[in-house]
Amino acid sequence: MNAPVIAYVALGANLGDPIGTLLDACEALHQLPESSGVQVSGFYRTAPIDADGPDYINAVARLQTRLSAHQLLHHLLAIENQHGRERHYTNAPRTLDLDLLLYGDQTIQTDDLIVPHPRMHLRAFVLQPLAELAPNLRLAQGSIQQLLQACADQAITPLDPH
Ligand code: PH2
Ligand code: MG
Ligand code: MG
Repeated sequence: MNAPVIAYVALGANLGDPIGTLLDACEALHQLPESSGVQVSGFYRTAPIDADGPDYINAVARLQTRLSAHQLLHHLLAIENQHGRERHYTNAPRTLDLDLLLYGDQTIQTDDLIVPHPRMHLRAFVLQPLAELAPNLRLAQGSIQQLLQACADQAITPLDPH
């Protein structure tokens, strides 16, 4: 069996009922096999970055898992599909997006998965909720706090606790 690893997953949605969908997705993360200790950040309303459509609801989850990174990826894609995810064009509005951000301290570069997520250090909608769960985390590009300051121009508003 694989050793347990701490993984971080970004949750996002901007079609349908984004808050309800993110709550469902959190429940699905709790049900993942070989995984435990799911913690979810607060939810944020965020302006689309490099994308069009309505504002997003975003959050980040942390979990401990013995799934391999690719096993976890395939579970995340299945949860997206269960929530009606369609793929029309790059960064099209979506009912649910679950991105594997970090898998322990591993670097993964395959055709279907790049970890750490290559754009996470540029996006307040990832860094702000991630900072709630892991305020002292450092990415290759700098500390969360430094990286957050660099994207202070991105509109992001915390929602009331759910
Ligand atoms: N996801 C994207 C592209 N742009 N913007 C926001 N605010 N939130 C997202 O989750 C998001 C985005 C591609 O996955
Ligand atoms: Mg994404
Ligand atoms: Mg995605």
